[in-house]
Amino acid sequence: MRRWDIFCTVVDNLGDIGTCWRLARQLADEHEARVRLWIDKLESFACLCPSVSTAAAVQHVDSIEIRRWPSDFPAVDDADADVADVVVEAFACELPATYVAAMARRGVAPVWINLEYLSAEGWVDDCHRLTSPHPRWPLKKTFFFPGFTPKTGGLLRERDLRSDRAAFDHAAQAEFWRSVNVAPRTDDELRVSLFCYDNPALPELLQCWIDGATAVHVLAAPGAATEQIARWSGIALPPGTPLCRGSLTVQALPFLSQPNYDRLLWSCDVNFVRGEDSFVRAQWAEQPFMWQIYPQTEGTHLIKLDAFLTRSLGEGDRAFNVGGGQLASSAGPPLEDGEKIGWADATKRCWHAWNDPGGEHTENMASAWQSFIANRLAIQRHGKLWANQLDQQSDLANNLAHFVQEK
Ligand code: TRH
Repeated sequence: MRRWDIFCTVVDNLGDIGTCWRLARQLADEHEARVRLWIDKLESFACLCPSVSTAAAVQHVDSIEIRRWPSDFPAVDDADADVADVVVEAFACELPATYVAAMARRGVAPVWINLEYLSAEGWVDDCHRLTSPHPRWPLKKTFFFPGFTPKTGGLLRERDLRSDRAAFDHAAQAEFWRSVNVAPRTDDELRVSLFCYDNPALPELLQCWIDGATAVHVLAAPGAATEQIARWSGIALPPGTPLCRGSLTVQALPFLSQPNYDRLLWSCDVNFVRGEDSFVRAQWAEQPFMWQIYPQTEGTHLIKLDAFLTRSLGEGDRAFNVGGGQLASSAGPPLEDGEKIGWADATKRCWHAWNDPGGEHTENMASAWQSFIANRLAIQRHGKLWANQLDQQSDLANNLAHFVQEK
């Protein structure tokens, strides 16, 4: 059984630990790996996994050994026993110097992997699996890039995910709503999950939902989404107590387990997701989704956003050959009154309105949303096709395990 050490620092938010936790479990469940997960902020991990003790230096959850990663990492005495066969530094975190020195002393050097952030940009194909020698020790690390093409490391996708999703029927959905204290759905409502960063476009969207003809039931994630709605409405939103205004009902959710968060995404008509891991889960959910990308300085994130739009909508347009599929990276010129746009363009415009409110070519949120929702069924059809296409590619844990085996 191969031993893996995964090192994770929590920068902010939950994506880093969310991804590492998912990867650790998948390696253990599907690739017979013995995994230690080193994490610097157990408090963040405990949000995601309440059974984690924030005090324990060593603990086991499921089959994973969780280690607190202290800032004063101790000397490693026995390199062969204490350094794993495979060392993953997640998202360019810096391994402890004493641990790296021990990696070099090991009888057989470990496979050292730098797991990078996800991006749909074209350069990822060329950089995946590039190596870099250590300046001091006889060690070499390999850059492993998750991504959307067979030339990348792929996406996290558990072996049973698609079959679990397919087996999630009406009865299972009703049971899920009961378990999270949310009323069963009605046929005439639009059910929306909302997981986002603070977003200047949100008040306009809320107003659009209030004024619209369709009942919209929003399930807001804890943190930024719920807090911004509470500030906007002037009313605290404890989980379970709905806020009703016009056609809009908002209900705050507690933090769900990762499997339950998947069920939420499977059960809603539209999912607002953010960051990296929920963004990937929304694609596996095959429901229309809105992505708020993690904001970076100088608008770098908007380039990444467009790279994904171009890659994913481009495939959809070719497959369906329906209108509105121009692949330009800008949102395009403003529409004339009454002009109809296709589903791909509607997606692009709405994602831009959500991610770049007030941008030079950005449409207002309310009208962008109306076009998006008018194209909902076509967007959903495309989402299924996109997920099926991604499903043909090997997943990230599998690619990592095979890479290690080759070594
Ligand atoms: O929390 P995030 O914004 O994380 C981000 C991104 O990873 C970003 O790339 C990184 O640079 C930044 O953190 C530091 O969004 P993300 O990636 O979707 O992670 C959220 C995790 O929380 C994901 O694993 C899903 C999980 N989740 C639940 O398990 N239950 C819930 O109820 C919710 C709302 C989320």
